[in-house]
Amino acid sequence: MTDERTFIAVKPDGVLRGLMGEIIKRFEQKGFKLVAMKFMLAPDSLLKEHYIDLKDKPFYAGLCKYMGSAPVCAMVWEGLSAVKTGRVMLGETNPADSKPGTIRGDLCIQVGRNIIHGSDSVESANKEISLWFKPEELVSWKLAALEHIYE
Ligand code: D4T
Repeated sequence: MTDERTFIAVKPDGVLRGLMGEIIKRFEQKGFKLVAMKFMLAPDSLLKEHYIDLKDKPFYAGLCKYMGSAPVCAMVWEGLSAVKTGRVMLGETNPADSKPGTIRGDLCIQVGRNIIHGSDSVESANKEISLWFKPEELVSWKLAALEHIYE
């Protein structure tokens, strides 16, 4: 199962702080394969749908507004346990609880500015990937180092 996919997005705060390269670097150096990437101003309808499970939370409206206030870098990364390992690489939702070495633990401070999103299950990854990308935007290619990443 080296073809599990997760949806990762650098949020506006990460983009505005110039952290896209650092975040992409971590996933690339880990050994995951980039399958799709889109730099965009996300429309409100897309953000509302993306965060639909949080619609009753007091921070939902502000979260959607913030996510649309500047560009995001939406990506699909593939590899063994990409969803679970991706979440470990991100750290906890609240950066204050994130360990050093994780993206949030190293690079941000507050939950409302936690710089990155990552799918929390394979089911939500599939939902999010089809929400943000058309099937033809998912690129099929062979990572040359594959045989050195997996035994
Ligand atoms: P995302 O989806 O951004 O990867 O975050 P998580 O999956 O780790 O956490 P979540 O769905 O509970 O929160 C989504 C998003 O809302 C912001 N947020 C969260 C916020 O602004 N205030 C809050 O109190 C919480 C809990 C941060 C992440």
